Amino acid sequence: MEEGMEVVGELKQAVIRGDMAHARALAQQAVDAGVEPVVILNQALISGMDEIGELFKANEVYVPEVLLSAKSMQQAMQVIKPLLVKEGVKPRGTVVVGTVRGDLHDIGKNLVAMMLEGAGFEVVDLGNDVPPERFVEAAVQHSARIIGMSALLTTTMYIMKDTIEILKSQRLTGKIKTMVGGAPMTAAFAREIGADGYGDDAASAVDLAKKFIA
Ligand code: B1M
Repeated sequence: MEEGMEVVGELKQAVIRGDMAHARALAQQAVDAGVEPVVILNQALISGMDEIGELFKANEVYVPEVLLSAKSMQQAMQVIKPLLVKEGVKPRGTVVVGTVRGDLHDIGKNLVAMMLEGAGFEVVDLGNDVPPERFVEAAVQHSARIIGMSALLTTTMYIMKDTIEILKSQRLTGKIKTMVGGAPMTAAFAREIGADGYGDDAASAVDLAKKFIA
C-alpha cells in the first residue's frame, strides 16, 4: 500500500505538470497497487487540480498549463470513474454549464467545466449558444444545484438575466444557484442581474460552487 501511496503522489505531480502521457498509466498503477479509487480522486486528482487552481489565481501559471492539467486529470478519471460509479461514490453536486445564446466563445467555459470536474463536481456541459430556457430545463432534469453561465460579448451577457427570470417564475431561485462569468462581466453586473455569484476566473468559479454546495 505504501508503494501505492507513492504512486498517488506521482500522479498528483503529473496532474500539476499537465503530464497527460503519464497520468492515465499512473492512475492504473495506483489501482493495481490496491489504492481505493476515492483516495486517488481526492489525494491525487482533486488535490492536484486545487494546487494548479491556486497557481493560476496567483498568475504563476496560465490558461494553457491549466488546460493540460485538466486534460491529465480527465485521462486519469477514465481509469477510476467506472470504479467510483461501481462503489457508489457520489459527486459533490451537479453543475449545468454553458455559454449563453448568441455567443460561440467556449474556451473559458470549457476551462471552468474542467476545473469543476477536477474539484469533484458532476458537470453537464450544454456547449455554446444555449437558450435561457435550456439552462433551466437541464438543471431540473439533472437535479443540478448550480447553473453556470459564460458570456464573452457585451451584447450577449444580458441574456443571462432571462435564465434568472425563468428560475424566479418557476420558484426555483435559491434551490438552483446561478453563477456567471466571462471577460466583459463584473461582480457589479452579476448583482445587477440578480445572479447568486460571479467568478472572475475558473478557480474562483470552483470556490464559488463549493460555497454554494456547502
Ligand atoms: Co471573439 N471576441 N468574437 N472570438 N474573442 C472577443 C471576446 C473580443 C473581446 C475581441 C476584441 O474585439 N478585442 C470581442 C468582444 C467585444 C465585445 O463584446 N465588447 C470579440 C468579438 C467581437 C467576436 C466576434 C463578434 C467577431 C466577429 O465575428 N466580428 C465573433 C462573435 C462570435 C459569436 O460568439 N457569436 C467572435 C468570434 C471568435 C472566435 C470564434 C474566432 C473565437 C472563439 C473560439 C472559441 O471560443 N471556441 C474568439 C476568440 C478566441 C476571442 C478572444 C480573442 C479570446 C477569448 C478567450 O477564449 N479567452 C477574445 C479577446 C480576449 O478576451 N482577449 C474575443 C481565453 C479564455 C480562457 O478566457 O473566456 O475570458 P475567458 O474565460 C476566463 C474568465 O472570463 C472566466 O474563467 C475563464 C478562465 O479564467 N470565465 C468564467 C469564463 N466563463 C466563466 C463562467 C463562470 C466563471 C468564470 O461561471 C459560470
